[in-house]
Amino acid sequence: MNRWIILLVLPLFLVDCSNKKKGMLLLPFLGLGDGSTQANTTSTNTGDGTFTVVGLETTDPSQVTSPDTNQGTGGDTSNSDSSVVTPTPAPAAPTPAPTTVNNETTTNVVDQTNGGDFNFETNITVPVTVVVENESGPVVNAPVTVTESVTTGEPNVVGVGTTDGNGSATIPISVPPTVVSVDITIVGVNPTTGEVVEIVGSAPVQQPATGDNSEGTVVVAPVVNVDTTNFQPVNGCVQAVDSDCDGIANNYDEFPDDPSLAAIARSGRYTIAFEDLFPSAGDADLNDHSTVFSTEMDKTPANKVKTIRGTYTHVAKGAGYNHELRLSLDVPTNANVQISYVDGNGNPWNGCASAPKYTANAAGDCTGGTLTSAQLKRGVLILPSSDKTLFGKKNAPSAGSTFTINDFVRGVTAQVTITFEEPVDLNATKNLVGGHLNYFLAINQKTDGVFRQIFRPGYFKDAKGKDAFLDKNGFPWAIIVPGVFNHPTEGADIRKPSTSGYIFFNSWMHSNGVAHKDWYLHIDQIPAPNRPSYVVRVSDFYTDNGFTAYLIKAVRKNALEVSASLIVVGAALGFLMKRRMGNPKAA
Ligand SMILES: [Ca+2]
Ligand SMILES: [Ca+2]
Ligand SMILES: [Ca+2]
Repeated sequence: MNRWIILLVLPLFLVDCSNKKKGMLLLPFLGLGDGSTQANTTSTNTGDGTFTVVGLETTDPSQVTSPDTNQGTGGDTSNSDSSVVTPTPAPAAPTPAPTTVNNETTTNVVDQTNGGDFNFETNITVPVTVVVENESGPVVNAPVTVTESVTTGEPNVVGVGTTDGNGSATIPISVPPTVVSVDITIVGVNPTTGEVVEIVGSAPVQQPATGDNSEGTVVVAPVVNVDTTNFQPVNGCVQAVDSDCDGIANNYDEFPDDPSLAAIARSGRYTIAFEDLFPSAGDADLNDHSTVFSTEMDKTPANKVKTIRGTYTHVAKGAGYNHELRLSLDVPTNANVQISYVDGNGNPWNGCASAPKYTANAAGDCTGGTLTSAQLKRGVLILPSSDKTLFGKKNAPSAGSTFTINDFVRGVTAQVTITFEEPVDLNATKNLVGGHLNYFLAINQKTDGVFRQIFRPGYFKDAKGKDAFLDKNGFPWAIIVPGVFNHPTEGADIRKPSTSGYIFFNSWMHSNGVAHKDWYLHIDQIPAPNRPSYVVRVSDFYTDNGFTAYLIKAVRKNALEVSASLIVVGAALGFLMKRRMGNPKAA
């Protein structure tokens, strides 16, 4: 190894990234979206210069060998030991050439309105498509990573994928509405220098709306065409950059020694809030059952999910009914479920077993265990009966009454780990709306002898093809809000200007989510003298503790160590890659 110059280029890499991200923020507003909310409207943004090449290592040019002198017979690589890269003698002068890249990004406006029934999802959900070509045609098996850095200030992996036979990878993502563009990276090798390079850039996921709703943004699905020279994927196994040979370079692999796993998708914190009068419309105070939660998903290189971890804290029960929170998973495999509970002080809570249950024939309630596919679909119990989990309190005062941190009660926190026997594609069956799993409420009220269940919009349609969980006014019985939601005071209709603590909620609703996507950030801004607050300031009362903070930890915790361990990959690697270009194989 001492033949190769070892350069640690992490500082350079970070500088490049931060520069890139500054420029990126402007990108969406250079776009040309037509502002309609119809799907499949296309605009083209020739994003020349948006995508750049970052060298992850530098190779001493004198070590580079000529491709011509080491040409193997075609297709002979299948028997070679791909786990070992042997430096090859250098009989001829090299002709090192830089990796170059041009790109063109096309955007399609995406209908976020649930097929015409606006479903009150605050997150935006889009497919991100990346198409990579080099001088020989499509680049197959290139690992593509999509990240965003707005939510936590650090890159958070929101999707991974690998280019197919057409050089294309389409990666579905869901991000909070504060994210207007995502970062895309493609790691590969410059075959003439042996340098490991990363093609980095960004793509818009929102563009300014025009026309009637010009104050907001429309959601766009980007298609990024990357045209590159001297770039090919790290096919096979190059352990210097991909220790576990799973095709995901170490600096993006959160499980660098586990080929079955690639990334942890972290949701960040959200709140799910329910109305419970289904099938009647409620009072739209969205405080009948409210839970603050975060999830993590361990993903395979193919974007399948092996493990879901979640933490769920009950924070409101502005209702007379009692309810239990469950998670329905429509997957073709069994799963091991682990669940534990702590009370508001962080002490173990043992009240689950004795709490009444409102879902028949469920398995694993309170104890977990191995659940079958059918049992997972019926519903994993997250939080049992709500009269127990908030200790008889409601956290739902009426407007104008005094409610301080001393009045706030922190409910039970459930910690749940679900490990599938086989990794599952949550997008193949309908398990995600707005990027969130299918949580539902079962309540202690029966219709035709069966306890009623309340789902979020987007999952079920009625016989007429309308969303079954939007009331006659088109209002949902459940919403999920980024962060800690300050739910309305008891009986305060969030839609009515006279009783809403959210000045922009109506604008967001009536524009089908185009205007004021961040309505939930603007509380009590309706100017009127002596007007009481119409929200309960849970965000002021709710503090992290060890039990709820553990999923909010810094992302890419191993980024420093694995980046610092990246070493030069020599000219031999360049040869190896060149020879394999003709018959790429899945890593
Ligand atoms: Ca790897
Ligand atoms: Ca791995
Ligand atoms: Ca209520």
